[in-house]
Amino acid sequence: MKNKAILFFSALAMLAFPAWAAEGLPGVTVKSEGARPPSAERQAMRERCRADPEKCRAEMQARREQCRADPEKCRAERQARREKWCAENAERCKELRARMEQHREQCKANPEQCRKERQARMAERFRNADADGDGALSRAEAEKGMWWMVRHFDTIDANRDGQITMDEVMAARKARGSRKGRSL
Ligand SMILES: [Ca+2]
Ligand SMILES: [Ca+2]
Repeated sequence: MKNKAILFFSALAMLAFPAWAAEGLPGVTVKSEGARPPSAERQAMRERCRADPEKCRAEMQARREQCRADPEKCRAERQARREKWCAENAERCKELRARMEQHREQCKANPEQCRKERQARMAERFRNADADGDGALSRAEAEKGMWWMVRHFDTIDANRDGQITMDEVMAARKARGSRKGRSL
């Protein structure tokens, strides 16, 4: 049950967080003819990253910087990739969109429950990223396990000790949420 929930929310996150959706959804076998399936691209990328993680990290960093410099272009590219994926995986796309819509409705009806679920997912990712288990993330741990937070690292690290704790993450989320009406 718990695993199912995690899978479900991972899939939701892929659609909800464009950065994660950039490479398509995981665990999907595409049976389209002609065009190279995104899963093959992902597999190739995974192998490249395993062979040379440093280079991979540098490439990802460069891509993130490009996106920061031209977010509109990045957004358009992500949108195009999503649409391509949806065209190739119509059934699954429809299913995920319906689930997302359902989840959105549930969150509208019970925002507190959704907030708790988001917090629990964040705490779990944090634990997984905390490689040495000291309850805080160094910059290197964050780069590996919660890379989308790295660009906010200095903001989150309120006491400037070079480590981010879950309390600091939650405080930063709260501050950002109240500024922009959304979380990190
Ligand atoms: Ca740590
Ligand atoms: Ca800190």
